[in-house]
Amino acid sequence: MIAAMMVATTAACGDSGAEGGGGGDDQIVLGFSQVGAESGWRTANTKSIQESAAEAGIDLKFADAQQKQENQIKAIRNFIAQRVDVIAFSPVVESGWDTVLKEAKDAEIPVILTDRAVDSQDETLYETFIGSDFVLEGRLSGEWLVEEFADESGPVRIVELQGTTGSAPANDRKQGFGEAIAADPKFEIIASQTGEFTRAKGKEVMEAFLQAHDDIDVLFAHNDDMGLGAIEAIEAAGLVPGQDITIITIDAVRDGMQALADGKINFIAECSPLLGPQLMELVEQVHAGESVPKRVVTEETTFTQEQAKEALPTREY
Ligand code: GYE
Repeated sequence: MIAAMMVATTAACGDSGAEGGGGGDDQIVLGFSQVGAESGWRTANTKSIQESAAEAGIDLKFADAQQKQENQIKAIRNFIAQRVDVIAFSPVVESGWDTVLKEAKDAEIPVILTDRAVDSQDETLYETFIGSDFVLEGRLSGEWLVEEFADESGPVRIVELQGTTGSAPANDRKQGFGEAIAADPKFEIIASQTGEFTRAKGKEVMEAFLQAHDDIDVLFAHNDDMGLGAIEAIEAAGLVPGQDITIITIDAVRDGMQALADGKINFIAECSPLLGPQLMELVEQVHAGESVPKRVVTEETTFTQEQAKEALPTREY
């Protein structure tokens, strides 16, 4: 893993020279530490970042942390040692960043958070945070459920597949969904466990849920991939996803949208991975010493099965 990270980052060592600031010419050098490759969302996000860096003429040093905070901290320290111009990263979990962010600040390298937030009290440790409102995504998912089940007498038994433990999207989506379903006591979360945002783990945990409970009405999965894994488990158990069990997910990547259009998922709250162009703009502004908003929120929507059928032909990811 470390070896892979070094390969991804050594390219900057040769040309950074003594003057610091990366490439030796005017090209901006951006060190980016990605979470991993856990989901369709992440793949689309990586592609967006790589393509828009190339388009903007930014020299991108890309490191994949394989869902491990320790790898991200090492990658950021590497970027500091290389004296890149700007560091951006998508923090795998929310806590534990103050020390390394302080190191970047002391080295006078601006940091941009993308996609996921940190829980640092000191907001001077980063320039800006660009990404979605995960609480809202959870709330919209819960509100749809409350409305969809308005005429049901209950109890409505829900199982929840959480994202990576300690990550901002897992914490916030859980919170938003919980707040929305609190509108009616008939909604009950009977089991809730992490599926680490992956298809394989989503399937495995759903199998365990199905074994432990024969009365599941609803699945709320914090991303499409876990929902898609769970669908395999539901079908293997002889049940019909989208009918016997109502399924709500978040992201709206192509495979999720296809399952929604096919009737296997019932509702998706969108989370856009196309953060690249806006990120590169922020990188340029921050590098030029311009002031940027502290928070840039991504615009998003939601999809029902009918809306997915309409949107699919022109979907970008
Ligand atoms: O929803 C999930 C991915 O941080 C918004 O991470 C991102 C989440 C996304 O693995 O699919």
